[in-house]
Amino acid sequence: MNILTGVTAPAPPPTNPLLNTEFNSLSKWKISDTTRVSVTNNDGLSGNNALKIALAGNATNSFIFQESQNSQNIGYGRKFHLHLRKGSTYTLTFMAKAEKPGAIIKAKFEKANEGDTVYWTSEPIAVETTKKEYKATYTHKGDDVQDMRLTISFEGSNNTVYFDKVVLKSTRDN
Ligand SMILES: [Ca+2]
Repeated sequence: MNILTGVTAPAPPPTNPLLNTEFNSLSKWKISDTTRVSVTNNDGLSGNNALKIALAGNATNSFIFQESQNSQNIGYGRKFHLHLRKGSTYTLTFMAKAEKPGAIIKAKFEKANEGDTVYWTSEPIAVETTKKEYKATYTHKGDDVQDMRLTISFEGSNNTVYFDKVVLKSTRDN
């Protein structure tokens, strides 16, 4: 914003719009399947707790998502907390590990409540068996969109994935 002095106000520092990012509970996250997705402790990722995804069987898929809509109270009043803004780059980081090789994580931006309108799907991220931080980025070139959900899917066969410390940051090109 240009103010009368001609000095451009600095952009606000990027903040993480996601809630309960350390998975101390399942609060704020919607999950596909409570028999597969749970909170665990002493997993060695970040803090005391992490998300545990049990991928029993072949080519199993579970997912979690977080969204906000104007009609949804997410704990501190009505607030849109996932937008895609034209020209912004979104950087998603998280920590993960898997019991054995072969598990894949994908991140998506989808329109909330529609799900089938997908704006972005990350490259498949192969999860290693030791604790590691992973990153995926997306630059939104289309018009601004509101009411988005961030969906993270976990795919694998007879495996267990641990997931934690998820951070979403946005930066603008201009
Ligand atoms: Ca944690």
